[in-house]
Amino acid sequence: MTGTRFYQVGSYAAGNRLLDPASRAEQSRAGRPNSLTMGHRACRGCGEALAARYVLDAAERATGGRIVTVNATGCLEVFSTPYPESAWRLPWLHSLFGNAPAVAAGVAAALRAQGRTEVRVIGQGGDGGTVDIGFGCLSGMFERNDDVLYVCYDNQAYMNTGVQRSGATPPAARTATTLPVGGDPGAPFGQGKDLPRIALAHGIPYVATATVAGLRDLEAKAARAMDLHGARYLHVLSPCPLGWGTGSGEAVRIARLAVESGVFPVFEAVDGEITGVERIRRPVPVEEYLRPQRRYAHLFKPEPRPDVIARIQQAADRNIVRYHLLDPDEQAAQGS
Ligand SMILES: Cc1ncc(C[n+]2csc(CCOP(=O)(O)OP(=O)(O)O)c2C)c(N)n1
Ligand code: SF4
Repeated sequence: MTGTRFYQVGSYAAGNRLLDPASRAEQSRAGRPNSLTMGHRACRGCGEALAARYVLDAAERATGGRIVTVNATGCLEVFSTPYPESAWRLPWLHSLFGNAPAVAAGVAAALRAQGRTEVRVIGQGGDGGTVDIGFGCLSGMFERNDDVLYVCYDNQAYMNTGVQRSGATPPAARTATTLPVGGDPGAPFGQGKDLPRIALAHGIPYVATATVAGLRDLEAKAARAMDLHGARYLHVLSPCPLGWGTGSGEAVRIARLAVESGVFPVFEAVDGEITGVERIRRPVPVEEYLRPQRRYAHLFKPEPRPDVIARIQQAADRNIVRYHLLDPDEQAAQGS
């Protein structure tokens, strides 16, 4: 038996001005920056909009507002900049779908040539732009150790063009280009690109994962990344109510379930070595994460697919072991 543990599940909401001032997130302070402001056209409850604002607000604070942002094509770009408007309150460039890391590297090189090394560069994009079409540019940016933080907002499909499967779509998730029915529904197993691990293998100065369920952690990682120089990579799980088939108030809860089930490991690494993980505080079976999402509805009805769910559980269990996601007491209690 494990001892009783207490942990917050929402009372430390980012904008909660009733908290003790020392405990408040930056978003609850009157003078907070607001890099992605009102008027953008993201769907209600979009995890990507939430994540992007937290990352860039934290980066703005860390750099005194000296940032240039380069954005790949995708939801974040489209919903924030319907020409001739923009919801961004910082220098922001739209590159193409596939070249944001290369354009960001070019901006960093131009700034260096001008001796303006205090101005920092952030590249950002969705998982399609990052793990598929922009992957070669990103790997090159890592390999050259360009002075750029690249942020991937992972909503696990090409959402902007109608929920097509990307290289980061997880096994069995239904998309517009993966069948919901048949003998082996959803994206095939054994495929998909685990970009945080690929980034680690490049041995770059900083790699971290985060989710919208841990906004303080996300802020801290964005700030830490801005303290460092060279190529840095931040991979943020950003639930998409439209593509995942969840309610508009669910992004944070679903992201938390992804972490607590072991489906999405949250870690931090320096120079290719993992330096910290977010331990699972309330382990849950993957079914708890899958069931509320319509993209996995075919695993539950009309014919339940316990075999597929078991394979997803195996993958989550592998993450739990690989990243030591359970604390030692919990691990002992589970007999592993
Ligand atoms: C070369 C090229 N191919 C295709 C497109 C069409 N396109 C625009 S956004 C997008 C999908 C973006 O998906 P992702 O990067 O995952 O970001 P999300 O919209 O999910 O945030 C596609 C295919 C394009 N703009 N350029
Ligand atoms: S489709 Fe998804 S990622 Fe795109 S704006 Fe809507 S909720 Fe956000």
